Amino acid sequence: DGSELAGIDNYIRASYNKPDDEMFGIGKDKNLIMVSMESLQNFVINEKVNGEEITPFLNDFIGESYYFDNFYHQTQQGKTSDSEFLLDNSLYPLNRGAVFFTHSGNQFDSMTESLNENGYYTTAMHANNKSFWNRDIMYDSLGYERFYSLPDYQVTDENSVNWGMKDTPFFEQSVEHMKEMPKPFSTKMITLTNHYPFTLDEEDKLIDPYTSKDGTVNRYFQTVRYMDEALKNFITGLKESGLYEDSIIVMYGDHYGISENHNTAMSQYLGKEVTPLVSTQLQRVPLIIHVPGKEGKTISKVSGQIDLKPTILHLMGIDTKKDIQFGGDLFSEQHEDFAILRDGRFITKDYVYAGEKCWDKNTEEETDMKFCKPYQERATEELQYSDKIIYGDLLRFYEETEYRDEDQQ
Ligand code: GP9
Ligand code: MN
Repeated sequence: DGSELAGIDNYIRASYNKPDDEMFGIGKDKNLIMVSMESLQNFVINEKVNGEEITPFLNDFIGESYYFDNFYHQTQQGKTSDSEFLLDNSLYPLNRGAVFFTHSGNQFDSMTESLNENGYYTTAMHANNKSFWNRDIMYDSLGYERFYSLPDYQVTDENSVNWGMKDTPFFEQSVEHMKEMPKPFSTKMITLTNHYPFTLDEEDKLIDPYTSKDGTVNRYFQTVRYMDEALKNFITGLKESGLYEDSIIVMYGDHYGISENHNTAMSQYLGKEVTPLVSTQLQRVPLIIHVPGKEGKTISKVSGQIDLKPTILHLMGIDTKKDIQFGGDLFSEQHEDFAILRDGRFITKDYVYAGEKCWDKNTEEETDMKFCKPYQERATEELQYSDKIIYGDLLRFYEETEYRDEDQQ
């Protein structure tokens, strides 16, 4: 009931991060374009394969954006849909199953609802069947006004590969839709080409594959390179349509593309053993935030997808002080270096807890558990609080009682 929420609320109040004055509202009245980059891990950024850059466009783009290089995905079995859940709610997805399927009937206080209340036309764009991951139902619960899905795109054999429509035509046709949207709009675009099993048409292979015994890893670099090119064309399209200067652009990797089953090839590529520490560090995904008129900056705070909602809403000038959320604003000075992965691993400024051991990030060796211990309880507690909210559908009580409304206290 509501009393359970009160305890959780205290925890959340205590960890609230005050927004940075300069960044709060910097995107006010601008459009918000979010791009979920399929299976993109951070280890390819600024790296080469066979002497060629894997992400030449993103390497440039991060130079003129805020780039977070210690940002972790926090997804589990719900994959893309888990990342979407984190983005919209700043709650953790579930450890089993996909919350998009299991709890789509819950009451949520989503980022999308906040954007609606602040005059945004809220949309999602993904050239796939609308019911995949139960998106059509869940997007209604989260408050999206319009979901551009398969019927909104011209999908042909020629412009498809692997799971469906290629990223380049997807972006091209999406820009056409954006031109028609009432302004300001927000959109979440979900890419698809860089998806397992990472297959491409010959003409889209812009670099040679990696050479190991693992075809999945070998091809991954090529499909990442393709997505990078598609993103480059997308930004060009936004510039040509005049939307670029009027939009905040947020790009993030949704989850890993290379699972632990590929440690042998990954170890060959990285030139070191994939220990539980290295494996955890591979869960970093790029987060790139482009604000027109702002210079590029790399921010190395430890953070995760749980932080997206408050960070983005604050940029758009929308307060989150009263929200039930576990993340914090990444531009806040108060943001702590701490990320909890859904399976209980966690990362601090200097340590990683993984494989039931504590690891020193600098030496990459195992260290005394006493360095991780102080964070361990918090990690467990935070995941449990988040689970309680979902399993108990607790946000419905929050709506009803409004016990934190200042006027009523
Ligand atoms: C499907 C796309 C891919 O619509 O989101 O799903 P994933 O397997 O990455 O969760
Ligand atoms: Mn995905």
